[in-house]
Amino acid sequence: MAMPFKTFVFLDLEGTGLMDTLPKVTELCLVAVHRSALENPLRDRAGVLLPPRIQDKLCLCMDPCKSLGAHAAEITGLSNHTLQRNEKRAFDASTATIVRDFLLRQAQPICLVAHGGDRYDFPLLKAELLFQAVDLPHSMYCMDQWKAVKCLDERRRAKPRVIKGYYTLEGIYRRFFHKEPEGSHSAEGDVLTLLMIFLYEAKDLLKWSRQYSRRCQPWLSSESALGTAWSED
Ligand code: DCM
Ligand code: MG
Ligand code: MG
Repeated sequence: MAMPFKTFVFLDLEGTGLMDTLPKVTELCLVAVHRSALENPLRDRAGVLLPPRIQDKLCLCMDPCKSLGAHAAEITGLSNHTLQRNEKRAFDASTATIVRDFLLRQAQPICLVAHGGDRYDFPLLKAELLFQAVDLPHSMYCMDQWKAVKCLDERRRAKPRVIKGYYTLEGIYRRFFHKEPEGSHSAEGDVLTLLMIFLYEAKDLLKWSRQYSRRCQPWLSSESALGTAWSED
């Protein structure tokens, strides 16, 4: 990436299940933060990191038009019944347009950031947008923050960590901030956790993004929308 990204859009999707169940989205949260806010993070008097004051945020709940798996319903607190009772619309054409226009109103170029995004959030967002024949901005890139944090960690220590849960979103947050993340498995809660982790490692993650982020465009035009599009390279 020749030019540094101007905006980082933190993304989390909740869905009806894991990737092998061909999930549909139940909740989406996008939080756009300018790189200047990541380079100059706010801190309180005690020096504790604060979320950026300036953020653009898009949070939407939707009717997945598909049964939620029992575990997905349990962890997210969403159900087909409550989404329908709240008369949520599906991930329809207008939803796709809202997502695209939200991205287009940010300073370009953009890097999308998600924890485990290469396996879940990016291909799932891609699939939902493609159902509506909507494309993402051509210049957009994406980075899997799970991979990035793991990679930085491996560079700093000789042996990679193999403790269960060490690189989960919650595990990383606990390690950095010595407290539990709030609102786990709500899209907005997970995005805030993701954003705070980025802020904590901002210097190195900004550098990583420039080196290792990938163009979104190939996965948008790839034959495989779900699951198999990504390999652990
Ligand atoms: N998910 C699941 N089972 C798990 C973990 C996740 O079905 N053990 C699905 C439902 C969640 C989605 O993945 O809505 C995204 O996960 P997360 O809340 O970690 O972002
Ligand atoms: Mg997630
Ligand atoms: Mg989540």
